[in-house]
Amino acid sequence: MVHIRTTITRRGLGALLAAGLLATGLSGCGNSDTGGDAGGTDKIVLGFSQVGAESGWRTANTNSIKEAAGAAGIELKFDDAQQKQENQIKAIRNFIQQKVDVIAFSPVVESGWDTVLKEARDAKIPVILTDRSVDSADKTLYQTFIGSDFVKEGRLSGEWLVEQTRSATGPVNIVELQGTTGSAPANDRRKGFAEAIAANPNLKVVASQSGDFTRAGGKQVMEQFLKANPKIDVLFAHNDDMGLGALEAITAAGKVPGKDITIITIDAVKDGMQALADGKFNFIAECSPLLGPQLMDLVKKVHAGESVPTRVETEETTFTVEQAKAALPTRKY
Ligand code: GZL
Repeated sequence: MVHIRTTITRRGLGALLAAGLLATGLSGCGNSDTGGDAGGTDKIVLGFSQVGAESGWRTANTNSIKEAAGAAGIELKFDDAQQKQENQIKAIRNFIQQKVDVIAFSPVVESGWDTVLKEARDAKIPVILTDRSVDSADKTLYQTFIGSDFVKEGRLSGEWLVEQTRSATGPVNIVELQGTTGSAPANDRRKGFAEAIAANPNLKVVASQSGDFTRAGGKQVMEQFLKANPKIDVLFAHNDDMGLGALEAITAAGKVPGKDITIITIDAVKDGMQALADGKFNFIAECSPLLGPQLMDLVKKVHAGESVPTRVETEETTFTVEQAKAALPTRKY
C-alpha cells in the first residue's frame, strides 16, 4: 500500500486531485518539508550501507537491522559493500541523490570518510555510525555512534590469558589473526590485547597478520603461522570466523585445538560458541551484532531533531567453556 505523503502542499494537493493520483492512491512525489523524498511515502527512509557478508556476526547484524526497520515502520534502502570502501562511498552518494531522511553505515575502515560525510551534511541528511567508527576529527560529520568498545574486548581477552598463564615459567608464544586492516575493531582489539599482556614479558606475540575477518582468511594465515613458528601456544583471533577457519589448519597440522593451542576469539556467534562448548576454543569475548532496535530508535530521534547521546555502547560479556555450554540453548545468533 503506498501512502499519500502527509506533507503535500495545498498546491500539490490540487495538482494531485487534477491528475487523479489521489484517487488511485499513488504516492505524492513532491518535495516534502520533512526532508528527503526518496520513498514517496510519509515513512522515514533510511539508507544503510553495510560492510559486507564476511562473517556470521555480519549476517546476524544485517538480519537485526532489516527486522528492526520492518518492526519500526522505517523504509530501509540497504546496500552490501562487499567489504570495499569505494562501494560504501558510492552507496552513500546514492542515498544523498535519493534524498533519504537518514543515512547509517558501518565503515569498513576508519579513515577516508570526511569528503562524503561533508556531502551528506551539506545535503542536510543526518548520519549515524553503527558497529564501527571513523577517525574523522570533525565530530559534526555524524550524529552518534552505536556499537561496542573494541579495546575492552581485546583487553578482556588479554586479561583472561594473563590469568590462565600465571603459573607459566617459560615463554608463551602467541599468534594473532587480525581483523580487516585499518578497521576499528582490528585496530582497537589489537590495542586492548597488547595493553593487557604488556606487564607479562613471557607472553609474546610472535606473529600477527590480517585474516580479514573471514574463515578462509583465518585458515590461510594460520597455515602460514604453523609453518613459520615451531612453538605456538596461543591463538588470539579478532573474531570467531577466523578462529573457526584456523581450527582446520591446526587439526591438519596434527595439533589439538583448545589443548595444544589455546584459542581466544571475539564475537560469540553460534558456531563460535559451539566450538567453545566443544573445547576447541577456550575463551570468547562477546560482541553483540543485535544493533537493529537501538539503531531504529536513534533514527527516529535524529529524524525528529531530538538530541541523542554521542555514543551508545552495547552491553556485552565473556564466555568460558562451561558458560558457553549453559548459554548455547538460548543464543539468539
Ligand atoms: C565488530 C564487527 C566485526 C566482527 C566480525 O563489531 O565489525 O566485523 O567482530 C565482523 O565478525 O566481520
